Amino acid sequence: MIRLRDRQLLTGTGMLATMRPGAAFAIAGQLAHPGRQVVTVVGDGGFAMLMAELSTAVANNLPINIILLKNNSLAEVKFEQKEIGNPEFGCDLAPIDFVAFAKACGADAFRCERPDEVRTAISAALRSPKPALVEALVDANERPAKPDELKV
Ligand SMILES: Cc1ncc(C[n+]2csc(CCOP(=O)(O)OP(=O)(O)O)c2C)c(N)n1
Ligand SMILES: [Mg+2]
Repeated sequence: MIRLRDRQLLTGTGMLATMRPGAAFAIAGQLAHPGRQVVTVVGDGGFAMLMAELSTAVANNLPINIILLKNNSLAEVKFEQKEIGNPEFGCDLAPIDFVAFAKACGADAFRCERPDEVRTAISAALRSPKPALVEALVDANERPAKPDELKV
């Protein structure tokens, strides 16, 4: 669930499971609201489809924050396959070191492998004057959220 605070804005495509545009939306948000804090939450599969956008953020000095949920999987599709009783097929991702990638782009990057590292990593990203990426390792075997848990 995302609870918006006073004056916080949320944008998206309006479609659950949309892939790719997380970083691009953050760039658009930062251009539209210079000086404001911009955060995007992305899956590893979705981010990988358009990850070069991070270099666009660096080139244009847009200090967006990318929180990347890394499960080395197209997990939503894996859960769907399971739910309809099909064998799991083609959902593993070749793991990418997104921290190394982000640093290679000239962004700041922070890795968390345990939940207790997340708060510090996100705080450091939000304090960074540069585009910043937080790679958070998440459990690929966790069940997906039920629709009523996703209500905002
Ligand atoms: C452009 C596009 N291709 C394929 C899909 C089908 N699809 C929906 S969710 C998903 C997996 C998303 O993977 P990831 O971003 O890693 O998030 P996760 O489910 O692992 O949290 C796929 C392939 C889609 N929605 N959009
Ligand atoms: Mg994933």
